[in-house]
Amino acid sequence: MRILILGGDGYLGWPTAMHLTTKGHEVAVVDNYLRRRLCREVNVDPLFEVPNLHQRCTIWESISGYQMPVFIGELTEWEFVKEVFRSFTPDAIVHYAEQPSAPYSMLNRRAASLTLQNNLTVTANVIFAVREYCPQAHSVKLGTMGEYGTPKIDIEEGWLEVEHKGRRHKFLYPRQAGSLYHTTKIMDTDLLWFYVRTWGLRVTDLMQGPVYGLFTDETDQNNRLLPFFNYDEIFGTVLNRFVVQAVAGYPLTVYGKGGQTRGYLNIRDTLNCVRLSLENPAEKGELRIFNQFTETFSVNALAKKVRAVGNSMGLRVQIEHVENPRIEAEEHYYNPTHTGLLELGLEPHYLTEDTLSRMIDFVMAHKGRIQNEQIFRKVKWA
Ligand code: USQ
Repeated sequence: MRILILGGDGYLGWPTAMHLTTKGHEVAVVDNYLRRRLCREVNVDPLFEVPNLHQRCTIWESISGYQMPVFIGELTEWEFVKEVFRSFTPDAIVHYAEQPSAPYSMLNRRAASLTLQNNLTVTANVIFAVREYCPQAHSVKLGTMGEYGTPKIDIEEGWLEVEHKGRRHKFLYPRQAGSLYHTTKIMDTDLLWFYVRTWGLRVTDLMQGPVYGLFTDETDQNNRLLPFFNYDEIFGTVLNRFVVQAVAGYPLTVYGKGGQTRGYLNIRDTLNCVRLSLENPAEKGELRIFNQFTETFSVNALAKKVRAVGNSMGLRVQIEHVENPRIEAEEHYYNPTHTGLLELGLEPHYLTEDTLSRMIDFVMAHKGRIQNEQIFRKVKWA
């Protein structure tokens, strides 16, 4: 397949691009370096420098022989979108091109506005571009488990059959997000669902939980192919942060009571989930939704795992319950279904001691780069 990856420079976009080339697909990558720019704006750095997208593609080509066209520009601008879709007419699109951070979206009005404008305009532009240039193409959109929030009933995969006054109808599962970022993902889903109904698009919306890790079969071939690894409060996800905190001797920052439970997955599984979705496309006129995670943990459980493995490696890991800067339930029911991707053949990489110790080892080699002041800046929701 010819696959266009929007957000191909990101934490997940870049490893996905490499992975798909090794599975026989032709891949092009698009990015505007938004994440790099926002990191500079809020004064945080990933744990190590990564080459720019052109350089990454050159390194990957020299190792693998696969060549990926690169487009740098703003997907919020229709002229650029046209240029991309005309010169690389895709069979499938992977849409990662969004401001991905909940804390960033809660920083201030400007950050909120950027998140809204970027995320919704890019999604709308992708929809219009598919209709105009490749109406048969399958769009795989990265949504988030955070769209559902933490309701007191089981979370289904995207849809809920409702019985009301003796009649039944299937609706999108009720959504109630916990940040503006997560709310833009709900709005994306609504946009996609409208145009699936109206124009008969084929779409898969992947409701993904927080991702951890940085190693894939492709990154194992050269450290300069590794993805961004943020450990700061704004762009780092919780398990990656805990690993860096453990190495830095910084008490693990469990927010509040720590009973917040989410569905997590290894970065390797993200690549496999996206590939399986691409290789088994949604039907025309279908919005297919998968819940994309492999196991659920509370924040307390993650902290204890990192402490156990860290201590066995000679670190002295401590856990601290800090005041929760977010507004979220700290103890709640959580039972989401996640069978769709397993049925397509996903073989999960679970969070083992080996996985954690390899991450800790790697971070130890970069310990000198850790800046403690980036770890907890208290971006408050209220
Ligand atoms: N948390 C802590 N301590 C920390 C950092 C986080 O207790 O130092 C808690 C948070 O309060 C939250 C949970 O850990 O309850 C997960 O936080 P996170 O920062 O790892 O994840 P989140 O902000 O929800 O966002 C991340 C990605 C986002 C993706 C989402 C999936 O940044 O792009 O959509 O995970 S989900 O959380 O399922 O919505």
